[in-house]
Amino acid sequence: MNAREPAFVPTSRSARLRQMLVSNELEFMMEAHNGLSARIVREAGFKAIWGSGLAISAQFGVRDNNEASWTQVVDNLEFMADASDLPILLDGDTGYGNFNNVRRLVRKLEQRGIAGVCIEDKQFPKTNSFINGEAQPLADMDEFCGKIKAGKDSQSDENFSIVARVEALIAGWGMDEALRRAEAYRQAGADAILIHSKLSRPDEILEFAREWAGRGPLVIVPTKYYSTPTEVFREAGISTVIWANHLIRAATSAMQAVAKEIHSSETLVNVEDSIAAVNEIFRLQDADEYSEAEDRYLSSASAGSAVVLAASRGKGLEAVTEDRPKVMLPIAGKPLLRWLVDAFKKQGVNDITVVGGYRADAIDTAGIKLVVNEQHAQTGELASLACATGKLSGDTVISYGDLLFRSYILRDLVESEAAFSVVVDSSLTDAENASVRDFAWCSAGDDRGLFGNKVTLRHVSSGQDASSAIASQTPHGRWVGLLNVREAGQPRLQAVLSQLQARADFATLDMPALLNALIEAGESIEVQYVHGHWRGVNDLEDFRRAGDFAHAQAPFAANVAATDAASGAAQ
Ligand code: SPV
Ligand code: MG
Repeated sequence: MNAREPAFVPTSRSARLRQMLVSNELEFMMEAHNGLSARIVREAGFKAIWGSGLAISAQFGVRDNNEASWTQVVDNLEFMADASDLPILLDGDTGYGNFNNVRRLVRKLEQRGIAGVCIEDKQFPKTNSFINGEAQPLADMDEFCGKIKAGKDSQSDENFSIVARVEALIAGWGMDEALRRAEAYRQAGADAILIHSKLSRPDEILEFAREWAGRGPLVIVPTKYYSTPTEVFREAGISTVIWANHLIRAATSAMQAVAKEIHSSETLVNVEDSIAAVNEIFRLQDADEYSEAEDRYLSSASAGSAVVLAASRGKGLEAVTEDRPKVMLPIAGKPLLRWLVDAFKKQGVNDITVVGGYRADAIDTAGIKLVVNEQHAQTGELASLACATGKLSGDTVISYGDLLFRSYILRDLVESEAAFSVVVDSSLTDAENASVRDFAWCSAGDDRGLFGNKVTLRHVSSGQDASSAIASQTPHGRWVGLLNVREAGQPRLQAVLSQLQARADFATLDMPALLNALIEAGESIEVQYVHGHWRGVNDLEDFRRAGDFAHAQAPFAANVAATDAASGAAQ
């Protein structure tokens, strides 16, 4: 274990940049040119960003000649500062004008959270140092000192850094001039000197460093003398190395290769595996944080999720479910599941998870998330629900997949404030047929005169309890297969579900078993009575009738068209 105290890391960006400049360690800055690259630099482990003038202008598709206005550069920096909490040292070219422009620049950079600016002693508009450098006029030394002083005098954060860049070696004015200017800029208040060279060997930089003899932090940009071992810079006492343009160049060659490949092959298959996945882009954009915030702040988003149980082939429907599960049976021109999904979406319930099983491959996944109960042949509804436990958070409607209903039924259900609420149809009380489950016994019958009275669920007939004592009494109706769980009820639902999961017969349990277990655990399940206005599809007869019911729910125009089509088909 390293016994050394961890180095103190100041919290403000400007203080961190300043510490890098003055520290005795060799530090590194990586170029970024937009928000995405700024984030990538941070993730790679760098401590600071070089806001390269070359790279920022290149990503705009313009030249490194101050063609982008300084405010466009500053707007771009704001995206970078938002995307990454690293200190950013802006390559501020010549300061975009005279001393007065530098003053305004410094104030604006501070306001946008930029830690420092580097200004170079050339004339506005500048040209990149690697384009005909000798021909470029240098700034008057005293005038440039005035810019540095003006910048330092206008900063309000004492840690904001101004780095003075000496272009004398680039312009061919010689070592003495370079040293003379560096000393003048240091005395004018520069926090560091950037000494630039376009030679392929580090000789003049190393000579400069020797002569400079540690009078202040030295920053270098080894783009041209890139083959120099980094250790050489360390030994020369350099403060900071800037890797000045390598991300824009990496992006450029990757984009060129991919564009060329897609254009010539007219397909995406050759590139898919060698480029970042779309999910990686989402991750870099911090899309998860958005989803969490949506849950927290967007009432309609937190209102809506649904889990639809759609794993079964359908007893009594074998003749029509050879190649698809029950939920994909066409009802009045569209699959049963689509009716249900459309009904949910209409109520603002957009996050819909469907648990498939039998022929899950045939489920139309448009607008839904599909999870599959691989054990569907040997298990029941609760095992399917358990496949979606990750989705049981926030307000959630749990629904059978084979339902059609009038829209008010779902609207009233999702508006219920109760932790748990169910819909019970009071028109169905004939429990004679013991094979039919889902009959409901409640705290009171559906007294329509007392509309609005709170009624709670006492029991629902389940495959597990044919002999239950309550079953001898006439039920109050039939549970239609809709359960609304409010966010507050979710932990309790999860707890009861995990207790049931521990049972040996869990694989056989149905949804009524869950409702009954909730009731036994002391939960109150509110009943919303309806009188008809829904259909379940449990056999061929239901399937046939469902079409008529669905037609009656369709919008008038669609209804007319569908009726026409049906009568046409009959002829
Ligand atoms: C930049 O990155 O824009 C620089 C460094 O100023 S250089 O391109 O080497 O001049
Ligand atoms: Mg530049």
